Order: sequence, then structure tokens, then C-alpha cells
Amino acid sequence: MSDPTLAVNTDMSADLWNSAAHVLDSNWSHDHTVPSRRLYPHQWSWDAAFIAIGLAYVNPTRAWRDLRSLFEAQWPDGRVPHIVFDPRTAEGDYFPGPGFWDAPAYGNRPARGSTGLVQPPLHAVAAWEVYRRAASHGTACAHEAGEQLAWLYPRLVAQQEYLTGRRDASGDGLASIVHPWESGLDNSPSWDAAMSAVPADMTLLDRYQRRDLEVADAAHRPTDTDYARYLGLVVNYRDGGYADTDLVHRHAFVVECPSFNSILAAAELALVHIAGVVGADPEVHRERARRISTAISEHLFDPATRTFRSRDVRTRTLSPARCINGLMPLLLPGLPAEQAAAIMAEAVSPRFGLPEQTGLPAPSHDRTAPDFDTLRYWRGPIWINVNWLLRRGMLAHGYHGEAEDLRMAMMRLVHQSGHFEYFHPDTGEGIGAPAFSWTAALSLDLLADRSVPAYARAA
Ligand code: 2M8
Repeated sequence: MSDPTLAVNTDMSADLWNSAAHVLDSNWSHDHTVPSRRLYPHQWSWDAAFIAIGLAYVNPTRAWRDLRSLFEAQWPDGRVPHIVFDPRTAEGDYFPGPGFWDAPAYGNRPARGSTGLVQPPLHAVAAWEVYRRAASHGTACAHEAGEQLAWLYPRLVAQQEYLTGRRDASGDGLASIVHPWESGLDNSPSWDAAMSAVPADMTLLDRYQRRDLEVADAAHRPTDTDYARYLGLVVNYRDGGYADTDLVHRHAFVVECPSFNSILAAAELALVHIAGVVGADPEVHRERARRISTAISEHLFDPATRTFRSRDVRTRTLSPARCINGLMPLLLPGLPAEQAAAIMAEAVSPRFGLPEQTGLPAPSHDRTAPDFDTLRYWRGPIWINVNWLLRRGMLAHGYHGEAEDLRMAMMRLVHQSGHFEYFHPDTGEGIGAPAFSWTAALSLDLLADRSVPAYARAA
């Protein structure tokens, strides 16, 4: 438990800033940033977005380079791969690696250069944040950053068109994910109901060796049964040529996630601004943001519990699990006020117990659920990236006091425990990979925020 009365003072801020900048610097690898040197030695898609937001403060050239490296690996159909493999990293250093995914060659990219899955499309939001930061430094910087935006814009649009087109498996205007890894919230209980229908072929674990258990504690990582299901889903999608036609009948996991879709809508809103800079029509983005937001409100909200849940497209049922992804529709400024209030009620309840109760940011799963797990991946521990998104949502809906408490709680936690991948939801102890890039990057953004005079309250 963290002390909520402990203010973040100037010395702590300087420590946090310097350590965060150091983590980002040491995780830079040629043309991208790795999430963690040991556990994740390639480039990950939504990590790159969070990382760019932090790099904007300490090395804007790298922020743009990171985003460009990712989009240089974009597939011709518009999908942005969830991992871009670094050819300098040995096949055995990460599993499932390039050989397992066996992605085709395209454009000037060699075969086996990436995975065929996606991750939440936060990149337009990131690009806009990097641009905003540069533009605050004067016309010359704004001009240079505008050129980066112009390069990215058609690629960001192609990503949105892929997700809102081929991935609209239900026809209800929402993007489906075809693997829990696409959510970024990999092992969340949000997928348990849909995953229970996915066959677990345990022989896959005889044929392929898990590497995560060599570099991380088994008590934190997915179970073997879950892992067998993960691999089986990849094999099925891969063997179907990563095609998205008729997914509902051909694929065992087709799910609409409230967090993924909220980020999809937030990306359209960022594209409204980006279109303004690059001289494109913003209206198409405004309209698409409105459509996605309405679909989230209509199809992913459970009026009985007043919560947002993931929806299994194959059975058309909402998951019973109350997870952090259900709080993410707060990112949508157009969310009806009563749904925004319902999210805030859930966020401050004992289920997610925001700083006022615990002094800590929100856990990844409902604290009161029988399957709340303090250690296992995305099943209870605290993650900074989703709390950073939640805080943005609070600001979008005018919950300024709560947003500031959450910002302080995140900074306190990272300052006390270090730039870990995730944190114990009771003790705040850092767990998972140390020197984790998005924790460092987002710490810089939280520190740089001067919207509330936090340092005036320094002890
Ligand atoms: C975790 O996911 C990877 C698979 O993509 C893994 O478990 O090996 C997740 O936390 C995901 O959100 C994150 O992008 C990735 C790299 O940080 O690690």
C-alpha cells in the first residue's frame, strides 16, 4: 500500500525524470525501442505508441524514428503488426519468434519480418502528442514535425480502414480481435469465457518451447493450458493466410474489446487534428469516431451491471468479468454522461479502489472477484499504461480532481518501486521486467504535465 498523502516533491521528480530518460536511452536499439531488453527484444506495436509519447520530451528524433520503423512494416492490407522482428535478434531469444509466425514477404519487406496480429491502434494519438510537443517549440520545429505527420497520415488512415473494415466481424461497427494478444491485455479474465471454447492442444507445447518461463516467474505468466490455446489460435490464423474473411465461422476467438475499440475511436479523433495539419478532410474521421463511439455505447454496455464488457462475437454474449478494459470508454468525449458516471462509480468502488482508498493506481482486474490474482499477468497487477489512459479519460470528462490523484499515485508508485512492467496491487512492489520502456515513457509525460500545480504541494 502506498501513502496517498505523500506528495511528489522536486527531488523525487528529478530522480524520476532522470531514471526514466535513462531507461529509454538504454532500451534504444538501432531504429526502435525494445519494451524490455531481456523479455521483449523486438519492437511491439502499442508499446511504440506509448514510448513515442515519452521520447517526445527527451529525444523527438527517436520518437518519430520509432513510429516510422513500425509503420515501415505495415502490411499492404493496412494492418500494423503487433511485433516487428529485429533481424539482429536470434530466433531463440523470443518465443513465438519469426519462424513460428511465418509471415509472408510484402513490398520491400522480407518474409518472417513480423507477426500477423495487431495491437490497439494508439499511434495516431501518439503522433499527435509528439507533434504538439514539437509545435510548442516554435515554427521551425512545427514544420519539421508536420513533415513527419504527413508521412504517417495515409498509413494511420490505412490502419483505421483495415480495423474498421475487414475486422468488423459482427457488422455492428466495432473491430474484433482474433487473439487475446491483440488486446494488449493478454491474459485478462475478460477473455476467459470466449477462451473456454478454444481447443487447448497440449501437444503444441511439446513441439514448441515456451521461452517466457525461462526469463520470468511462472506464477506471473499464463498457464500452460492458456498458452496452448494462444498457440492454437496463431496456428489457425496463420494457416488461413492471416485472412479475415468469415472469421466467425473459421476462427475460435472473435471478440470485441471495449478498450481496443475506445482507442480506435480516440485514434479517429486524433486524426481529425492531424488531418487539419496535413491539409486532409477531418470530417471523415469525426464521423468514424462518432460511429465507433455509438457502437461501443450500444453493444458493449451491460445495463444490468452498468459496466462495459468485452463481447464474444460468436455467441453474441458479454463476458461476465469486470476488468480494466471496461473503464476505457471514458476516453470517448462523446460518451453519454450517465455511462461516464457509471465508469467513474466502478473506478472508485472497492473493485478498482482508486488512490483515495489504496493510494495506488487501478488494478487490471476487479479486486473483489474470486479469481483476482495479485501476480499473474493482467489478472490483478497494476499497469501504468492503462492507468495513463484512464487518467486521460477522466480529464476528457472533467474529473480533474480524480485525474490528478491518479497522476500523483502513478508517479509515487514508479518513483518508489522503479520502472517495472507491472506492480503488485496490494504492496506496490515492482514485478515483471525491470527497466520497462512504457512505464518510463509515461512517467515523463506524467511529470511534464503542468496542468495542475502539483509541485506547489511538494513536501
Ligand atoms: C505483453 O505481450 C506479449 C505478447 O505480445 C507477451 O506476453 O509475450 C503484453 O503486456 C502486451 O500488452 C505488450 O505489448 C507486450 C510487450 O510489452 O508484452
